[in-house]
Amino acid sequence: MLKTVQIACFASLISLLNPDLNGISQDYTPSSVLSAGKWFKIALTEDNIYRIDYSRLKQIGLEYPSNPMVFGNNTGQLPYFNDAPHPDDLREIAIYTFTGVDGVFNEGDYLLFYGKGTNRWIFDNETGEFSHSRHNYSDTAFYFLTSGPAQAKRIGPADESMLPPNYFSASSDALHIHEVESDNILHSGREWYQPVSSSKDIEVNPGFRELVPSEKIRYTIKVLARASASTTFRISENGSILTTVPVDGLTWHPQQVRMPRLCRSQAKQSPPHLNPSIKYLS
Ligand SMILES: [Ca+2]
Repeated sequence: MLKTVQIACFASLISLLNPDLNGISQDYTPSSVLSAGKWFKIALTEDNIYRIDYSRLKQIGLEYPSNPMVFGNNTGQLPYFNDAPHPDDLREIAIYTFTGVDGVFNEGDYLLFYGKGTNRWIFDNETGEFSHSRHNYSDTAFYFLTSGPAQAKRIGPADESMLPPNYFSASSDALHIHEVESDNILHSGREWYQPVSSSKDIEVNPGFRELVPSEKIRYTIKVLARASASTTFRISENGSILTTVPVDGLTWHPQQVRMPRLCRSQAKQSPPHLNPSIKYLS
């Protein structure tokens, strides 16, 4: 009898979205940018702004260290359908270069670029909700560093509006996913879950601080059970039950594949604490 669970919880205050599928073309380039020049591969596991010093570019032997270029197609999980839009050759991404007082990218300077990991938080404009998309095949994204005689794409200053601001915010969204992929009940497919015990809770602590008291925390939980009797998963916070998720029992047929049953549930809670725990009641 297996009981498994995965949970996502987040406090939603201001919506942030980074659509990253723009500019994808179905036309194939005649030759890859990788066919010429010296290239270096950069492995990333999380969304962040990354810095590379000029001295490091020289140290690794970049051909034109004053003109570094960064490429990357990282669009997250590739589509399963072969006719879905997907990137062809590597695309250059704009970088920021700190050049100091001399305005030249040289010793003491550095470049910045925004790199994304393989997983995605996806915002639904209609529902105002986030969902998490986990890359099924890789936890590491790759960017590519090279250089050229001409200056690379640069991040330029944004056009500032001449209008006075009419909205001020001092808060932002906080998102957290708890997903431990340790069990695959059918030993097949892409769904992996974390076993739950009735005697020991799974503690989930996103480590959020300075939450806005008037904003509710939204939880989404996905559970899976394969048992002859019905199963109830219970999610609590600081001793109070947030929600219960029932999963029907199965009728056992010895000759049939015993498919587990899946159930999703959502809950909202004002944030007096932020330490939800999960257990199941058999
Ligand atoms: Ca400089």
